[in-house]
Amino acid sequence: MKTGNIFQRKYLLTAALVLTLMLVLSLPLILTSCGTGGAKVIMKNLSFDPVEVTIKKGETVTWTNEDKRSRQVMSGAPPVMTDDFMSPVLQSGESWSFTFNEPGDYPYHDMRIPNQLARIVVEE
Ligand SMILES: [Cu+2]
Repeated sequence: MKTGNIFQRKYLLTAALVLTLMLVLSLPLILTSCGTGGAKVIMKNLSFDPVEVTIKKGETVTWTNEDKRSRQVMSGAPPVMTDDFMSPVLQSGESWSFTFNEPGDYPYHDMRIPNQLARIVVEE
């Protein structure tokens, strides 16, 4: 009974140590993964602001709908749609993010508003 307790305490101590170590080691990874560049696009007055955004490969763009009506982002410039990315329908106040892992030129539009074109440029 007593040896069992000692074993348990040692085990718990080791587990706590391992968990702490894992947390400390992964901290820089967590910090860098959410701290690097990227861009924000505000959807307001039925348009995109800014209309053109340049980021680096691997960075994330976050769209936020500040219009009263719902909005929906989709890659491509009508009538040519592409399947690179498409947000869900974003209600007023909602945000959506997409990470661009391939360099390139990404025109996009709003599915619900005609003639609202914008562009993401992803550099190497
Ligand atoms: Cu569309």
